[in-house]
Amino acid sequence: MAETRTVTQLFALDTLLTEEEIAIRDTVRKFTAARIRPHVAQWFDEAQIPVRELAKELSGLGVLGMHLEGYGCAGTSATAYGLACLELEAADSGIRSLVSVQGSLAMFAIHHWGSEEQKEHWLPRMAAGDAIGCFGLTESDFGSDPGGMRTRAVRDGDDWVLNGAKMWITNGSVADVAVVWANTDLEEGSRGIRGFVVPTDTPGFSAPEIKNKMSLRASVTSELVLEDVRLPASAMLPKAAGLRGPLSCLNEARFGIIFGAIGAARDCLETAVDYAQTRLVFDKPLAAYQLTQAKLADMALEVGKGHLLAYQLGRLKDAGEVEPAQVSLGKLNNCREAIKIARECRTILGANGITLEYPPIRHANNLESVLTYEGTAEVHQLQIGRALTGASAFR
Ligand code: TGC
Ligand code: FAD
Repeated sequence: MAETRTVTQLFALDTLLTEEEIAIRDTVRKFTAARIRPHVAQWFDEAQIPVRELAKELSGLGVLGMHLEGYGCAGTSATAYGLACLELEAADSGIRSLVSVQGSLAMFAIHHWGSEEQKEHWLPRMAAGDAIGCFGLTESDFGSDPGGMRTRAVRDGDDWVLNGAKMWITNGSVADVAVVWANTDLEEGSRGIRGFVVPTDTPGFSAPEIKNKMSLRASVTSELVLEDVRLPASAMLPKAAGLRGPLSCLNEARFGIIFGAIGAARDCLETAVDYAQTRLVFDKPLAAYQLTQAKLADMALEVGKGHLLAYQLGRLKDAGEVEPAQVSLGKLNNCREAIKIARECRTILGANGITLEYPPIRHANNLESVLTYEGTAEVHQLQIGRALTGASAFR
């Protein structure tokens, strides 16, 4: 048998990273091998995940709000953060989701748009994993088009009073703090949207968990219900006005997903290569058949190209130059390729591929959510279409 190569080696991917980035990546990989991989199939099976315990451990690893500066955050490069997401999602998309929502959505919203008081109150506790955050933008009738949201914030004296409901909110029922987006002036349309930092023990706030998911089962997903939730004026994020506020946070989380999705794909491919080498069909290893090798080669190309795209976007982001349409290129490509790869790897595993003993079907099911959240594939096609043609085809 000839010597073998991984995709990382074939594309010489590590030559594009610094020693520090490789060290961070390897640390996260070791953590997932010890703390996530042995348990994650069971968490997925039982749809139970020890979020609080994990948040403390992920904080110890330094990945909560990892790319933010100050307030107890590690302040790493965007590329290093991406690599951490890649390794976390190679274990399970639900774990990367936990980190994305905490750092890129809830913490980023407060860090970028919040008052000094809000930052000092929440960020160190969130970086330490002592406070869990969630991000409430989507509503049951307004997912791709959040500008139409119905959740209202009405001024009453010095207070704000929030009424409405958010849907599909990661970590909603385990959160200590919710960043909730609400419209303060329906006549202004989406320009009336503002963000509110809502402690989840505020009277009138509740977060029933959504059950029976077939995807992201190792992740908590909830509804947020706001019934006359009264907040002081200081709860509003002072610097965010209009849809630009929440959409700027989505850029951050989408960036992590570009890396994460390709991590899930890599894990599937590695599993399929290992399996094909030892599984005998018609008296020889499955890996020795041309049809299998064609599948593996095509997937290796996409996994390698997905890494190159992620690294390029990481470099652009580190230079402060990445544009939303470029983030859409990565989110669309890497999620779409990752789900195809997960399904193709499942075929190589035959019937064994339908069990949780092997990761491809778990990744494939998870990637259904990853393809949908943070902008569906179609939303990102339309973003790229708008960039190419100048014509907006959303409406
Ligand atoms: P549009 O007129 O295009 O823009 C309104 C204002 O926003 C600005 N903007 C952006 N700013 C920053 N980053 C971006 N990516 C931006 N895109 C647009 C824009 O410049 C404008 O600013 P201004 O100041 O001129 O008013 O808005 P639109 O209503 O036409 O909608 C555009 C559209 C469809 C692209 C947008 O609404 C969209 O991205 N929809 C998808 C919604 C989405 O991705 N939701 C995700 C919810 S969070 C989530 O899924 C978490 S899952 C996390 C996990 O578990 O990992
Ligand atoms: P819809 O917007 O109803 O879309 C349905 C279909 O229509 C899709 O195929 C879509 O691409 C297509 N479509 C929409 N508009 C157009 C158009 N103009 N042209 C052509 N086709 C179009 N949201 C949060 O705010 N916070 C969270 O933490 C969060 N976590 C999530 C966790 C999970 C597990 C999931 C599944 C979702 C989560 N979401 C969260 C919600 C997610 O962002 C939305 O589901 C997503 O934005 C899509 O919205 P929707 O489900 O309402 O689909």
